[in-house]
Amino acid sequence: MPTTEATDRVQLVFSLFDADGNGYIEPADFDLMGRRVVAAVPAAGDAVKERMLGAFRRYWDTLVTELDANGDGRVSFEEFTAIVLNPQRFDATVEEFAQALAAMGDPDGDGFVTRPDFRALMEAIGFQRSNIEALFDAFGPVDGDRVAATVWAEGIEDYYRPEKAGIPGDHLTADAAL
Ligand SMILES: [Ca+2]
Ligand SMILES: [Ca+2]
Repeated sequence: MPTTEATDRVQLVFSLFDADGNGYIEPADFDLMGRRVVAAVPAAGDAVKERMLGAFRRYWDTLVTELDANGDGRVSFEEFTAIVLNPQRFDATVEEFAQALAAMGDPDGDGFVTRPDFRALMEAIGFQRSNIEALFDAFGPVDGDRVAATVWAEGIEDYYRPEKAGIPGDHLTADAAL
């Protein structure tokens, strides 16, 4: 059984993907979010942006493939959870997604992500500003208010781990009213 924290984490991601709130995510939802995320850091290179779009496509393809597609081309919350919280089914996909997103956050390629780039990407995905700031702080920013791209990538992978609780990513599901 996944931890309550893990379920809360993926429920949040599902709600962000399901932009129209009809209870299903569809290919159009992924296209829309992919375009928003790629537009969030204009300074990122074309290859990095292409990789990001590819990672979104792979995320969607993994969902559909693992679902033994019954042809309706949409994914319910129950289906989503069963896949993304199963490391055997989702590890490779989330690893590539994490690397691609962290690379978007490091447009100058020095291995670090600045707070403004982090904020822009996370807001493009749809997270709340206060949660984003709390997460960045939890990653332990170094000199110049930056976090290592590798730290962020590992944080994204942890976010999808069913057994994890009390991780930096849990700041994203904390009550935004604080
Ligand atoms: Ca939808
Ligand atoms: Ca950088």
